[in-house]
Amino acid sequence: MTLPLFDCDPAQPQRQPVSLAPGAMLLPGFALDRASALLAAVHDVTRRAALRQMTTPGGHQMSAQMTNCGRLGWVTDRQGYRYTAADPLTGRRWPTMPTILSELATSAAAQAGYAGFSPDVCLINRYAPGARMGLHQDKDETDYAHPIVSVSLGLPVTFQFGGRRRADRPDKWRLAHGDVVVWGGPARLRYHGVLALKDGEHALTGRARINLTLRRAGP
Ligand code: MD6
Ligand code: FE
Repeated sequence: MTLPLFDCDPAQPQRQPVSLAPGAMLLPGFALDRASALLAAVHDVTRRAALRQMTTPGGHQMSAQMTNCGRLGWVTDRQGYRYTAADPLTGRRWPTMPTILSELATSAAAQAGYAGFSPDVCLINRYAPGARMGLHQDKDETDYAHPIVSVSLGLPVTFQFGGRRRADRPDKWRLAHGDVVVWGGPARLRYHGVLALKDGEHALTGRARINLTLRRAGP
């Protein structure tokens, strides 16, 4: 009997890259073999820069908890969205980005066709059941030529991937533990978000989903 080469083993979910749109690629399970080490690195960061619910410029509290590591960190408060060199909670610089995070980002970006990507920010989002992220564009970075690498860990979620206008109807994709999405180029300014997290239990994260977005925010 000839064994099929790709994605026909029900015990081994499909691992071939999936194009979400020109410039945007889902790499199923790309981070699976490093998931525990990635979560340990995240834990290290959150001990020094606590997860917190930030406030939007409009005065709403975000439902996901966030923190950062790297040379810069993304924050929001009544003054607006921006990148800062220091954590507003402590006044200290954000924790250094663990090598395992930057290396994963560089290799995933290269796999998706973006060679030489070197992130200076990792935004960490933690979703408890019910937490969500409304449709938005990532546009606080100085140079949109750089892609963004997004890593999903823990409970699965429904990801919405829209167009260049908020009104463009988004496609829905399921993002599971270990999945990585890379987008840039013509997809860089597409609207996207995640639906409310469904309750569940994951062996590595408990009742939570962790999302890491690795970006190049500064020059
Ligand atoms: C999330 N992700 O997956 C939210 N942004 O929880 C994002 O907002 C995101 O996945 C830019 C690029 C990739 C992303
Ligand atoms: Fe985003």
